[in-house]
Amino acid sequence: MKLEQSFMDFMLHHQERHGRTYNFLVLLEAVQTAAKYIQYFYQTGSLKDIMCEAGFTNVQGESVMEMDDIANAIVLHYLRRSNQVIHAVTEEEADPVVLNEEGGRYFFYFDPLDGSSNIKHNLPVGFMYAVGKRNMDGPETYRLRKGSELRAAGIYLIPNGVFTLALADTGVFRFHMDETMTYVIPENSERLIIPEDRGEWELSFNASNRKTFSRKVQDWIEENEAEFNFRYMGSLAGDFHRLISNGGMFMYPAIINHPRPDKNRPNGKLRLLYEANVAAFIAREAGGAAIDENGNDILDIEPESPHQRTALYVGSRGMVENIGKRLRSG
Ligand code: AHM
Ligand code: MG
Repeated sequence: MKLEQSFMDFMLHHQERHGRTYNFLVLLEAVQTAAKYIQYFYQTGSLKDIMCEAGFTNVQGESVMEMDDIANAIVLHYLRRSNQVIHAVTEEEADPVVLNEEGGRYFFYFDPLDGSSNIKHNLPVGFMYAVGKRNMDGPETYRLRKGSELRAAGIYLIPNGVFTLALADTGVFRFHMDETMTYVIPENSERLIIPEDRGEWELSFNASNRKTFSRKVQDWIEENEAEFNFRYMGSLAGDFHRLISNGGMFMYPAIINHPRPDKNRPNGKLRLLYEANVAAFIAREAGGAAIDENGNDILDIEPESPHQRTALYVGSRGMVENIGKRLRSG
């Protein structure tokens, strides 16, 4: 009889090997329970008629889907019950949600269902999150953590049942949901490393925005595109998931040349704390890299507000460094 190693068993041994507390396990157990409920609602959502718009907009003025709202409520519920989280920043709420200021150890940043345009088609979306830790030695500042200070980041790909977790200074691991809805790690699976070999490199961006990018980025695309396969499913979680295995780059550049100036996004579209940082942290632990429109490391950006945006270029280190040189050039 073959018994797989469960995610919690993997984590328990990881914590013990590194002499760490079990608090982090309690947090991840809550996160995993939330992910399973999101998975369940998503898979059965069409039958429940919940894969539609909720009828209101979020703090960023974007139309909220009913599933976004459900997933957000599920995650906040289990985070609160865990007692481990001081406050959580979610895409769906204007301010950080205070959960356990007294006893919590972690800060949690999440997008409950990234890739909302995929929802009504039942296509892949992601529950993306990052975990920071409170200052255990000195006074707590309650500031938002920058990416380089994160302890973990993960993406649950829904409804595919694949979970990618990056642990600080440890690596990236992938778990798959089995028949009992338990996340397990396949035997002999190793740390994930984003390939540097150009063989299957992919380039992922919204091609309809192409002419709105800076001249530097447009020129770079023209000079380099023949080397890539284009792939874009409109969900960072899904597009980045492919890159971790195939290599290449996902990008959401600044939009500065839109024919309708009100549609320009000089700071890009993606949110730093719960989208860009999640991908950037996973990329770093998998040997890759992530930069912003100025060619600076995403993980070095000091956050100023919960929902701040950034342009993002993330993937194989060589590729990201290549476009980085161009972005930094005069
Ligand atoms: P969301 O959080 O509202 O779902 O938006 C974030 C998503 C990313 O997952 C995806 O990469 C991007 O926005 C798609 O944007 P666009 O439709 O402009 O291509
Ligand atoms: Mg999102």
